[in-house]
Amino acid sequence: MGMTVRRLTRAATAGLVAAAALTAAAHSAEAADTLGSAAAGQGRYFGTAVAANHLGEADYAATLDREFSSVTPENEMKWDATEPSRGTFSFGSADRIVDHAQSQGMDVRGHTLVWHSQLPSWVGSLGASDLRTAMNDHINGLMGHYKGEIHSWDVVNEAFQDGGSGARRSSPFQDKLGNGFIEEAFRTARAADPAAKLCYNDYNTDGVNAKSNAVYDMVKDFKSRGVPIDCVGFQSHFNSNSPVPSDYRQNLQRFADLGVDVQITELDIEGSGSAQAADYTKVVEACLAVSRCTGMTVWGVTDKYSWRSSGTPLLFDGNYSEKPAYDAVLSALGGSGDPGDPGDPGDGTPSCTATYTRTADWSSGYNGQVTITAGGEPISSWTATVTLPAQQSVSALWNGTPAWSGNVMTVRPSWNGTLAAGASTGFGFTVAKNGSDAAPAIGTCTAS
Ligand code: 9MR
Repeated sequence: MGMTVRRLTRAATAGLVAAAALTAAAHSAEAADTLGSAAAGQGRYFGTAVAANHLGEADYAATLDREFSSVTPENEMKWDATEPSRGTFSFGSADRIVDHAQSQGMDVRGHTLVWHSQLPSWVGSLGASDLRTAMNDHINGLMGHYKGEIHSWDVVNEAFQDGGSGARRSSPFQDKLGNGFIEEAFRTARAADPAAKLCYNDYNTDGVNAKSNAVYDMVKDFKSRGVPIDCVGFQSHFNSNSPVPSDYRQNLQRFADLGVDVQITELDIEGSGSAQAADYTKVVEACLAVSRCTGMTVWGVTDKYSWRSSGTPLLFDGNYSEKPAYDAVLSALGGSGDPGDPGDPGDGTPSCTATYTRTADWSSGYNGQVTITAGGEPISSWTATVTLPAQQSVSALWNGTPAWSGNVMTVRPSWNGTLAAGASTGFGFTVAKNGSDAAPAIGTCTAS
């Protein structure tokens, strides 16, 4: 009587989940030729952030279902999505992701309960005692709805400041409740779903530095006083300004030595080709070297939907082709590519990927750049197609030779199309919008 229809439905699904998980395990014993199965062979999960609004895209769902063993809703479980006004919970988008994951036997990471960002304004306007109640109600609301269905929850996210101060970040929670809000959130969370692992999650804490030292001190203090905490998430958003730290493994290990699991929670590394592949290898090897590193999650399936798409930071390009970084991760996990997969090293098949970025924009026009990256074999030439919205016209093209058919521009190298395995080149063009600001569609890259 006390249960809502939704709770009954969620509970009834649990039997199906167990059956699907068994199927997934049986499959993984056959061939470690996907990220999820290779990671399972190492006793780890391999997950991705997922957005509910892409689940209907066939290639997106097919790639997700084939490769990954865990999902994290990218935005759908955040406070603004789940409790937009006080006491009114909305779980539609998050439920779609959880249902999809369960139908595929995947684990779900919950992200995130208490965070200063994507916080509806009503929360910030509460007084201290009301805010404490609202925080606990929010934790109970989410964790109750998904009780028994979430592998790990990011209970508190990004509570520390950047830089060398080691201080807590200003937020409604910090400013009104003080340091104790973190501890209180974890205690409430433990009671709400005792089966879920409770994580603290942050960025720029991936190496040993002032910020990670401050988190370390907090976790140590929690463990010594019996405050419930099971895991620390290292977001691992890397690029040239924030490269993979040389003491990454050492940092993961020192947290593990405190008696918590460590997880790589939002991995993405801007770049391309063999340099990006080498960075991904470092991250996977670091996790595998730490026995309490229980799994890793990349922050999206495809470059085209990444929160920093122009940096092409993920393992699949905009056409869902496996990038050199994919091959590197699979091989670091001890898996091996299907020799039939284009782009896998050693298959003898020339392949390439094409990714698009708008590099400049003004009212009447824009510049586009297409980056061509060779797959696991050297190539001698490539072709990429760019389909422009009907009104638009190309007024200049550089570093490539176009052939036109209607509004489809097929581009070849201007002179020498040779690329080493994993290496990149690109061409650029200027477009007159003629009233349409839409992006061109980039077709599959072909290599010879
Ligand atoms: O990828 C998320 C993006 O779609 C949102 O617009 C953004 C809003 O803050 O949050 C992104 O995810 C963040 C994650 O929730 C917490 N760590 C940093 C992530 C990247 O900004």
